[in-house]
Amino acid sequence: MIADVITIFPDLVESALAAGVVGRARERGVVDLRVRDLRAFTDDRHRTVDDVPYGGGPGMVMKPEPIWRAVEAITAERGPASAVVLMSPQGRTLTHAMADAMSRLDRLVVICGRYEGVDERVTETLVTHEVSIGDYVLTGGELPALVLLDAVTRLVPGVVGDAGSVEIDSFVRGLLDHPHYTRPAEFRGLKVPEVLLSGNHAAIDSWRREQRIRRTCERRPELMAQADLTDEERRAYVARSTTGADDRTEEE
Ligand code: 9WO
Repeated sequence: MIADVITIFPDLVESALAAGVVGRARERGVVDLRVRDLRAFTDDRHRTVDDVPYGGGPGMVMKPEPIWRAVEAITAERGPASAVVLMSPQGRTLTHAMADAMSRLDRLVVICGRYEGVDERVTETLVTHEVSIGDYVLTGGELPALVLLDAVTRLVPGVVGDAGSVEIDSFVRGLLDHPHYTRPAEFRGLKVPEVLLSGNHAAIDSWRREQRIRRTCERRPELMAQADLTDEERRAYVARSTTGADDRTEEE
């Protein structure tokens, strides 16, 4: 996957994309993520990227020309993008399914808005997808772009070293994760659940599965309707919720 990020804070975006699993995937050439400084596509001495809003009101709006030129330059260099994404609270909220679909695209352009937003003519013509990461206002699209690229990159084949991790993800899709523990076996009097020390992998698998279902019921009950459960698990869940088992504050 090739992605180009257009931003007025290239250093911020570059430093985040240099870290961890994503940074290593870039070094290995598994993904090609490139950060473009929007100001490089201005043509005035002050490298202006914003202007006052037509109609008045507070703040500034991102001018269309630099963004347009940036996308044109990227197209000339790399060929047309499969998607031009604008990070925006007006967009569809990012889901795992959307990240998965984007990880299969060859070429992505991600535009980060700043100020009061981007001139609507850019959104209407250049942009193919508006994506939000949640219902809150930020000061710009850079952190959302990094969230999107992180979610997308780890789904590109070969990025996550342990092929199992991403597969397990999709296997348990729709359920929350189980708890994790590492050494020591006892920390400040707090013990690791006995079953995890047992070496009995069948027992460990079923304990983890049970924990996933329980946590999802308790913390994100709205996910249960879509969760990938066996018929038996579904029956047990329905039995629990109709007997009011989840109403108790503590179980066990
Ligand atoms: C400001 C505002 C004020 C009142 C009511 C609604 C409002 N929405 C916004 C707004 O969206 N401001 C943006 C903030 C303008 C462009 C820079 N900002 C921003 C936020 N860029 N990207 C995001 C964002 C947030 C969450 N998910 C993706 C992108």
